[in-house]
Amino acid sequence: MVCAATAAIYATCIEMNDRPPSANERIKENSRFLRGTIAEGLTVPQTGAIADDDQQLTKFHGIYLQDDRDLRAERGRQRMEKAFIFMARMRVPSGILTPAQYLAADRMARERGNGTLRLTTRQTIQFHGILKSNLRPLIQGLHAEMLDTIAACGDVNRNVCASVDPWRRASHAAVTKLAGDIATHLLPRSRAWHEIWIGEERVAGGVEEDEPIYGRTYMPRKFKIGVALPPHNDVDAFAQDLSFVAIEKRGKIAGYDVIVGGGMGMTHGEPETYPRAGNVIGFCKPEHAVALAEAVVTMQRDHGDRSNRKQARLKYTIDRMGLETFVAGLGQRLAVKLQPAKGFVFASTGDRLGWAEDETGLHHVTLFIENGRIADRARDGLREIASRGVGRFIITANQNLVLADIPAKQNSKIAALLKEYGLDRQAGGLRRNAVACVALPTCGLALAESERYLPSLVTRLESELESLGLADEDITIRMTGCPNGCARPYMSEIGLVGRSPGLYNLYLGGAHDGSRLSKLHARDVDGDAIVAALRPVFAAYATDRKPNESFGDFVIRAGIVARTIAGLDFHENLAPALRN
Ligand code: SRM
Ligand code: SF4
Repeated sequence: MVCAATAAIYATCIEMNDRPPSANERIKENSRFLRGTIAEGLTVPQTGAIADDDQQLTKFHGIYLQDDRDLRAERGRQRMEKAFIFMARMRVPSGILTPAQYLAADRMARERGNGTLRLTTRQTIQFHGILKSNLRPLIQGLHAEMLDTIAACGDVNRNVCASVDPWRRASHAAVTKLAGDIATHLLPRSRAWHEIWIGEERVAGGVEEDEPIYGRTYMPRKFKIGVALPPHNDVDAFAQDLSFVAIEKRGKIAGYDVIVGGGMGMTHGEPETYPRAGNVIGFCKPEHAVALAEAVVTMQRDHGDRSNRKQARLKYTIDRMGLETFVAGLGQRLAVKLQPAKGFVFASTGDRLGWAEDETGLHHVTLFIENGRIADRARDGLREIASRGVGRFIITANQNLVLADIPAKQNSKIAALLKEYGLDRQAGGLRRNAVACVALPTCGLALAESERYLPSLVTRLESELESLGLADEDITIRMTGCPNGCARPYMSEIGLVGRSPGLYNLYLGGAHDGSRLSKLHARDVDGDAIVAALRPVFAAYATDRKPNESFGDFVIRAGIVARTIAGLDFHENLAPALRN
């Protein structure tokens, strides 16, 4: 029998010109709620990989098949199988871990992965370099500390992000509670993850399985939610499919302004794909937020494109339907109407590094973790700190780490450990606002380096900024190894997007507060050309900016983007609403 959700999805496919559902729809439909033949594939010793269809299904369990791309050519020459490895991504709503959970992650990275922990732009941890035989032990090691990887990837609601301001105790508690409630409500109900990875027995003749929210074929594509606490826009509210922006009144959260339709991914040379900044559509009370999230999810479930995965994100659904029609359809699914938006002001997307104290006397320290990679001494130091069992470890959407809720009497010891392990590293204005995606050698989609390259490029740019007296200016710079946008580069004041080995497209003019997309400034530039392109812009900023004017705003006001690439079609890959 086809459930109501699945029937609605088929109706949408018919409505959309009778185009056949994509291959992934068939895989999901036939997967017995995400089981496929994953369990069988894990026991096949002849290959380090798993079956093609299962590679799509493991994503719903937070697991990707990858290969070490540094070894690809050599292994190809020797006619060997690729060096298959897996990446596993945890589900950590709001990025909050207990010290014991952090210790479990650290241990799994060392014993079952490549020894590093990778903080991500959605506030979780990825493990890389896991051999097939190590997958179950890794997941079980996490599960022992109440951690999981369910729905960290795949066509479902992904890790729910929330602003990291633990020093604003009540407000932070409220936004993280909402993020947690949404995460739980939208979690797939399938027990497949527990059976495959933890060994849970299926109850013979038990209740028939169902996915009351998603249906058998889940979402058309990934879906992302963030909860922001102004003025901090660390979760990049305009880049999420759905965002809740807290509206505070007399120190309490009165409700949330709602943003829909943000998204970053695009494909070079395919202008019908584009990054899009979300639209503010109204205000809802805290008690209605989870129902609203479900309504937006089911709108996208029923109206998203299930034929063409490149058009399957909510941003395209909204542009296809029209925002007004979308919001009207949403209204029909809500018991309580959206109110007019209250309005909010964001100040920045970055993290405030260093120590802060809250009104209860607890201390919090935000650590700069370059590109989120925890390795070597930093890894040992964090393990040492976690083993003291105090406070919470909170991952930020900028790939940094906050050690929160440290009692005053532990302060000096923690500070000493940070110093001893080099975790108290200071960074200039550009570096502390730099974010790079993983890219090579693990990401199968990377066209160019990112995490392994951005730090050295920043060093070159820092010397330019220093000579102009701009070394401490907060300027956001984000790099990705391909146009998928995992570091949200189109929301950055400076964005670099990989095109081919060593070459990037340079974007400028994103808003410092994350409310405006950047524009293409130069195409196919290498490191030298990037520095050469930015040098005069930095110089103009140093002399011509207005007081407190951010770099991104200056670039737009001064017309620098348009002036320097006159004649170039810099609207390519911009949402229709932004083309003029
Ligand atoms: Fe991403 C695919 C890494 C955040 C847009 N992303 C991938 C994969 C899994 C490659 C793949 O499909 O084979 C990358 C794994 C690399 C590796 O070796 O680890 C990958 N994405 C990441 C992370 C780790 C980047 C990082 O350095 O922190 C982030 C993990 C987030 C998490 O914990 O859940 C990450 N990815 C994002 C974001 C930012 C965000 O969510 O706020 C985006 C842009 C926002 C958006 O979704 O529009 C993003 N990733 C993509 C896309 C493009 C989706 C699209 O709509 O076109 C892909 C490709 C795809 O899905 O086909 C992708
Ligand atoms: Fe890979 Fe591209 Fe995402 Fe970077 S932006 S991690 S290269 S998919």
